[in-house]
Formats: sequence, C-alpha cells, structure tokens
Amino acid sequence: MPDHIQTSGPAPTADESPSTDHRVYGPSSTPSHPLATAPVSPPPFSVDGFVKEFLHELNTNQGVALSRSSINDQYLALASTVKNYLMARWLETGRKTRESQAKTVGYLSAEYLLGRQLGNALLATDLGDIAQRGLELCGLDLATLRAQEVEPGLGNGGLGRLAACFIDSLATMNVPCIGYGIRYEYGIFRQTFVDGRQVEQPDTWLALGSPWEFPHPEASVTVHFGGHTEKYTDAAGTERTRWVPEWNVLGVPYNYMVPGYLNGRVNTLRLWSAQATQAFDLQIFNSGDYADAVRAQTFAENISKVLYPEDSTPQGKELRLQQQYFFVACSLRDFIDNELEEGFDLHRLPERIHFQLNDTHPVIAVPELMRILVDDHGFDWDEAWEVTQQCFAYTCHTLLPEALEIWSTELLGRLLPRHLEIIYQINDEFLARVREAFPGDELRARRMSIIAEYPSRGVRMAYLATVAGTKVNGVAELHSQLLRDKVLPDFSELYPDKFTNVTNGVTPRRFVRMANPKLSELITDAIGSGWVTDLERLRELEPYADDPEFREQFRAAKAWNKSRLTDLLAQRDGIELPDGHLLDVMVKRLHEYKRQSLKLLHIVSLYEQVHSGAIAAADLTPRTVVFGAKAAPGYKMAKDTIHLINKVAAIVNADPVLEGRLKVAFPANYNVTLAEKLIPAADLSEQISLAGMEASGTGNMKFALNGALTIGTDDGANVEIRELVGDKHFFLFGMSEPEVAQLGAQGYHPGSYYESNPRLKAALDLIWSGHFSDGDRYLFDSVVTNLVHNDRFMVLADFDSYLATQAKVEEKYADVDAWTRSAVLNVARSGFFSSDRSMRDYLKRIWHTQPVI
Ligand code: 26W
Repeated sequence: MPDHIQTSGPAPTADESPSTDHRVYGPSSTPSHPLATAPVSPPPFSVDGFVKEFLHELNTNQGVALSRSSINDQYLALASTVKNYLMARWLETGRKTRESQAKTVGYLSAEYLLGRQLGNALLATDLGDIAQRGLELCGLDLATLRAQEVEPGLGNGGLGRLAACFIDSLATMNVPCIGYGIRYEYGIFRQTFVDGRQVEQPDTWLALGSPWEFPHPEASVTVHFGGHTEKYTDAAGTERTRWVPEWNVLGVPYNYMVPGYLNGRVNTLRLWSAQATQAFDLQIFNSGDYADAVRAQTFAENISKVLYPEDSTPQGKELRLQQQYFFVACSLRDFIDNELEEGFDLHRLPERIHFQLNDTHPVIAVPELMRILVDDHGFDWDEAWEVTQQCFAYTCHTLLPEALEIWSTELLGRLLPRHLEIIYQINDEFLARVREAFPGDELRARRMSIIAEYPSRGVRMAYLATVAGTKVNGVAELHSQLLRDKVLPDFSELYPDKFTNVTNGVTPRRFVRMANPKLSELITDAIGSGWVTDLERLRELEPYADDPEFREQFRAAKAWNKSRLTDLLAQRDGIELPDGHLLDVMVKRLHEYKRQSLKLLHIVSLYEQVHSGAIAAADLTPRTVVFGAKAAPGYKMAKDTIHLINKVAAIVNADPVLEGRLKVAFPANYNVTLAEKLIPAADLSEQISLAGMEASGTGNMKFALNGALTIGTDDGANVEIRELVGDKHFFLFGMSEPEVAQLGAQGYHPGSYYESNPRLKAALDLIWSGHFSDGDRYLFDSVVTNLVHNDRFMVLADFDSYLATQAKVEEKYADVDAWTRSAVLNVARSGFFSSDRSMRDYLKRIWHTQPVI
C-alpha cells in the first residue's frame, strides 16, 4: 500500500464544487413545461421513427455523417438507438419498483458472462425487423453491425453465464432485481493458439467504446481498507468499536440495462469500477516524482483492472480479496443509501432485499452488513445478527474441495481488521450453538468451526455462508445431495431445513429464440410463440416427433445451422467443416474433471484402430469433433491437454486415410458468441465428466434444447436431463457417483486398466511414442503419465463404456428418422431447464418475493 494514499483533501469551496449529495433528486422548483412533466416516451415504433433516431444518434452522438461513418460509428449509433427505445421502460421500471417498495433480489456475483447485448436488446423490444429494414434503407446491414460488438467477457464459465441467464429471467418475469458485480477493465483473456499452445491476450473489450453502460460517478461509494480497530464508549455509555482504515478507493457505478422479453420491464445490472479517491498527487508531482504522483491511482484502479481467470482453484491472492470486498461494500452501501427511502428502519431490511451469494466469492458481505448495522447504525450485536441472518442465501457451484475459498486470517486481519473481529464473534456464537446441540463433541466443533486451524489459520467462506444464510442450495439434484452428504454433512445435520436444491437453467431467449431462429420458427409454427416465456410448453411438440414432415423441417433447420457454422469457422479460424458429418461437440472450460482427455482418447483410438487395421475407415460414421475450451493460465495440465488436442488434430486432419471420415476442429477463444453458433449446429453433446464432479453443467441444457443428443455420465444435471428426455434418447455411459466413490475407496489403479485393455494401451502408447509430437516422446509424457499412474478423474476406468456407447451413437445416427425423432423429443422434454423455472424455484423456496406487474 503506497504511503501517500489520500484519506481526505482540502474541500473545494461551494461556488466551484458540483453538488455531491446525489440523493437530492429532481428539479428545485415545480416544472411548468408540458414536456417536463410528460412521461418519458420511446421513439416511434416504426421504420421511419427508427431511421430518424438512428441518424440523429449517428450525426449528433457519433458526430459523423452517414457517408463518413465507420462500421464502429454505425454500430455505436445503432446501440444508442435501441437504448433509447428501452430508456422509457428503464425509467418506468425504476419508478414502479420504488413506488411499490417491493422486495428486491440483490444478486451478488463476481462474474457476469453477458454475451453480446445488441441482439438481445433487439429481441426484447421486438425491434429486429424494423432495425433490419431501417438500416437497409440507410444502405447498411444489421448482421454486419451486430458482428462489430465485442462481448463483455466478465466471467470464466458456468457460474458467470448462469448469473447472466438469471438476471434475464428475473427481468422477463417482472421481478425487481439488481445484479451487482465488478466492471473489470479486462475480462476473460482472449485465447489464441501458437503452434497449438494456448497463448492469452488481454481482453480489450472497452477499446472501441461500450455503448451499453451508464456511468454514475455522482453515486460513487468510498471503500475502506487496512488500518486497525479501536474500542470507544459512545454517548449512551455503550462500548463500541470503530474501524480506522488506512486507505480507500472510490467505487464508481456503471449501470447496464437488463431488458425483460416483450414485457416493458428493464432491470439494472450495476457494476463497480475502482478509482483513486485522489487521482493525482500534485505536491509529489511538483516535486518531480511523476511516477509516484500517480502510484495511488494505479494502485486503486488495479482493484477492478482484470478478472481472475481461474474457475476452480483460488490462488488466495490479496487483490482477489480486495475485489470481493470492494464490490460487496459498494453494493450494500448503494442499496441502503439509494434504493431505500431516506430514514428507512434497517430492522426491516429483510422486507426489502434478499442478497443471493453467487458462490463464496461475495460472502464477505455478511460481516460487512454486520459492521454497517453495529458500527454505523448503532445496532447491538443480536439485533444486527437477527437482520443479517434474514438477508442472505448461498448458492454453491462446485464439488471440488480445492475450489472452496479459505482466506488466511493473516491477510483478512491486515486488509479488513474489523471484519475479522466480526467473523470471530460470529464463529464463537455459532460454536456455542454447536456445543449446545452436540454436547462434548469437540471434534465436531473443530470440524465445523468457520476458522480452520490447519494447515494454517483461515476463514472457511462456505461455512460462514452456511451459518449466516437463510438457505444453502446446490445447482442440481445430485449436487445438492452430495453437498448434504459429503461437502457439508455436519451443517446439514445441524440445519436440515436450510439445505435445498435449485437445478440450474438457461435463458431460452438467447440460447434458443436468438441463437436458433430456424428451429424457433418451426416450433412457433407448430405450437405458437408462448414457449419463449413458458418453456414447458415445448411438451406440445412431442407428437411432432412422429411427423415425418416436421422431422424433415427439423433436419433442415439443423443443416442450416451447420452451414452457418461452416461459414463462420472458415472466416473466423480458417477451419473447414466437412459436409454431412455427425457434429460431435465438447465446449466448456478445460478441466481434468470434465475429461476432455477421454474425448481425445476416443479420437486417438479410432485413428489407431484404423491404422492398425482393426477397423476400416469406411466403417466409421463421418464425424467431426469440435472442441472449445479455455484453460486457466496457471493450470499446466489443462494447457498441455489443449496442446495435445491441437497436435492430434493436425495429424488426424492431414491423414488421407481418414479424409472425410474423421476430423477434429478446435476454434480458439470459445465464448458466448461462438456458443450461440456452435450449439444449434451440434448433433452430439459431450457431457462426460466423472460422476460426482460436475455440479450441474448448463451447456448440457443448451444442447438438449437445440436438438442435440447427449452422451454423458450420470453427473450433475445430466441425471435430470436423462430422466426427462428418457433413456432411449440419451446415451448414458460410465460409472455412477456411488460406483466412483466405491472404486475410490477400494483403491483405483489406472495402470491395471492400461495393462489389461489392449485398445486403451495402444491409444496411450501412440501418444507416448511421440506420434503426435514429431517423434518427441517427452512433449506429452506428463499428460500420459498422469493418466496411467494417477488419473484422479478415472478416465481409464470409464474408457471402455465410453467407446461402447460411442458405437451405439454411430449405430443410431445411421437411422436418420430415429435420430431426428430423439432429437425432437429432447427439445420437447427439456422445457424444465429454463432459467425462468429456476427463478420460480428461488422465488418460492429462498427469496419469498414475487413479480411486480
Ligand atoms: C476462486 C476460483 C473459482 C472461480 C469460480 C472457483 C470456482 C468458481 C466457479 C464456482 C466455478 C464454476 O463456474 N462452476 C460451475 O458453475 C455452473 C453454474 O452453476 C455449474 O453448472 C457447473 O457445473 C460448475 O462447474
């Protein structure tokens, strides 16, 4: 911490300083001009109205004439035009929510994987056709302008995308919600491949302007860090504690629209950006040490500089904790100061807000609310705890023990000394309760303590969230069961009613209606358009599975999506997608538990079997395997696996024997925008994680809803997909979770599978031989050795079952009608996996609030 962080400067005089009391709203006297009192109205919903608005934005906002406008100018003007159609709704939503004093959902998430905004805004306002026509009349092409948008990649994977789907659903369901998060200057890295290796590039998503955000510096929040605490006696003679922080930063809110689908509601996503409280130290500057003069600024702004690209193993970095506390402190202050009426009695806070903790990342919000209530609002401890316990609920998104955050008491004590004190007091009272419930069971008390003593003293954030939250939920039935039985058994025993499940879901607006227009049209022609906001209506498609005409059109839609993908990958990655291939797709973060290596062993084995003459290339079902996966930069095994996949692809794709039979494609930089083109084109969805490892998965849902068949283990939400679509329409393979547990318990020896399975051995040996690495036997030695001698995620144990099931896939794919029938039934029976249904579950079981019509 630089020694000269500004805590307070000379106050500028009244006449030269803008008012900072942003809570003074509205004109100082009664407006008389009719327009000043008229409700804000959107531009005319017509082609002419649209063109007029667009040209106005281009000329006045972009400051260019159409004839001199760049594509980026045109895109920014288009974005502003669509925003203007949404603005009236946004303002009206704000007014209605404030007036209704309804309970709001505060979604606290360190990540939001939003995807491109323009297409979704056009869908929500039904402006698509008008915009298309209006732009044509201006000599412009909507698709070209849509392609100009850089997606905000403010998340790593599943957790971040789920947050984006959830806030879309809440807006569409007319539920008051504020999404709170961090406006990273750099989101998830842009992935490039150099000689098949992942190379990360910074994500400069803001470089060409970000038209969808509204900064409100006047509503900034000062966030404190460091320092110490001191006791004092207040006027009433009560002993109190004050925090004397050492440094602070400014949190500047950026508001983003979250438009509901065709319902006139626009909720808000408020992302915080860190700025120095004093941008620039003039004295130091004048003393000539320019670098030092701005050190404070850079230090402060580092807090929201970049997203941590890890999605499983926390690095325990101080900056990460600063990020977590920064956005949580801003959000709580913002809600209490700006969303509640002046003088609102905070004892009633639970009537107005329920904060959902998106994993452990925002859990520091619990001691922060206690600090605000006790230190700032004079509550006594029990009063404050009574309120705090009703304001939070916690969603766990993982089963990997190493993904559960534990913050060292050393770091917490240094950065947030008051919060550590509060956590200790919460823990003391909690352990007293445990000892009361389980007298004499000190081992249990030690096991359940929020403070871990071993290997070093740390705060178990998942335990703190469980103790403080009203509810704890997993994100799929199996996951929630494992949370109760294996991850938090002691807590499930102490608080049986606290544990619940809410199976994940995805928004049908972006991942069906927008991403798959051909299929959407077909569905709407058959059952009407109600399915977009009531996805269970897809059930009405079941009879059409037996309708040859419908199946034909269904195949035509899939073929259209495939040709659209072919064009995209050719232009984007120089990848040629062969025609008429079974499109076998595996897209998700690269992680050993997700077992991309199992998919790779399938490919290598097919290659080896053909070259050893065991099978004829001609007997292979023409298949293209498409991978999409980013690896956390520090995750070596994941990066080596990416390298190996690309090296195998190069050999397979250049092999004349396999020409037209087997192809491997690995487009770089898998993100939401690519997913929207890839998923609708897929035939086969790879969901092959080791049972008991994938909390839920959400890609699996998107594939099923877009008519791909799943090959998968009974893991996460795969179980519920299989139960709903039916065994005949799902390719189940591998061990179940209990079988995995049993094999693990009895001792798993991957080497024995290697030795006893010739086909498996041949495939592994081929990699080991250097065949895919120009003869270099060492390049991928670590990958193969890890599988044969360690194999934590039992790839070798599930190999046979996987390959046998892939053979069933080929068999079924040969029966076009049977395949299509199953694909239609997957769509028809996957309505449950709408994030609207997930929201209904949260509203009913956890948030106890309802839509405001
Ligand atoms: C601190 C590092 C870190 C960062 C992110 C640890 C863990 C995470 C996330 C919880 C990882 C994640 O994205 N989990 C995924 O969440 C999805 C939404 O619930 C699930 O569908 C996936 O199964 C789960 O892996």
